[in-house]
Amino acid sequence: MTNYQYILIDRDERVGIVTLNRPKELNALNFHLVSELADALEAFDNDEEIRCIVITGAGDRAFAAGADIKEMSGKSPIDMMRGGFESWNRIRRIQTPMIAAVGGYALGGGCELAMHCDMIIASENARFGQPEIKLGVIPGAGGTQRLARTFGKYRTMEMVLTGANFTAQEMADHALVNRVVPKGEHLTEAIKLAKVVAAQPPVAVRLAKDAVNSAFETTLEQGLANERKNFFLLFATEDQSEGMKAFLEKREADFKGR
Ligand code: DAK
Repeated sequence: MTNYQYILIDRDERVGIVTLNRPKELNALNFHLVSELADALEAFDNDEEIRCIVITGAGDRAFAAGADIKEMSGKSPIDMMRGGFESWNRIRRIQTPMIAAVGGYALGGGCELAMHCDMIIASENARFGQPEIKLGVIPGAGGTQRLARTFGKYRTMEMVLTGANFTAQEMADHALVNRVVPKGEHLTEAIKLAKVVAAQPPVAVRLAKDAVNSAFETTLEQGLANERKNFFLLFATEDQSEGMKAFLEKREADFKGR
């Protein structure tokens, strides 16, 4: 297995787990960490045994307190453009469902990384925010877009223009967090949820993720066409025959991922 400097890799049955591992720096996302994260996620994405991925942060203080400010502070616009932000696009293209298990701070790029995931489980001590405005910049990894699509304009404006933090419960009340759990239980709960996803037929799971995501990226007409294409395509899979046959025979389906 690859040796990473800033992340830890684990697996629990068919769930791949990536832990951001710079706890002293509150798991601040330096370029190297994000590039390792993209490598690890792609490796899981290409691993037939892995059906769902959980991303979490080491320690109990943070999921990630954002991009590494020390690393960014002296950069020019050209440095930033060349700075390896392609890793974020690689994370966005992962087809396997990803669940963020958030305890403590998820700020700036940390909040944006959680929003790159497909579901978010948060401990009651989790705090979400986009504090970039206080640093003289704005969110750069999709924060303004993903928040606006989930929260709507007015909440997003408050979060981005004030840089204030929001509690896990506030995020859940506004549909950005799936579930709030007692402090320290976010990872266990996320793995539990990931195992439910991992038990489903994997080709259907990937195409379902693709269909839901098209709701955020296309017109309704295009999104409906994409959903229908994916639906039709699944009738070419053995898992569709097996799933429907098992239902009719009143037994558990045995999905093979084909
Ligand atoms: N970067 C570097 N170090 C950080 C850090 C960060 N974001 N956050 C915390 N640390 C470090 C602190 O410097 C401190 O290190 P030492 O001084 O001990 O060496 C250690 O972690 C513990 O932090 P504190 O001492 O500050 O702990 P407190 O409990 O007092 O405060 C805090 C916790 C989370 C409120 C505070 O640390 C804080 O405000 N952190 C900064 C949060 C922040 O502003 N985040 C946004 C950064 S900008 C893009 C992709 C991504 C991005 C942009 C573009 N593209 C794809 C284009 C992302 C940008 C950002 O995230």
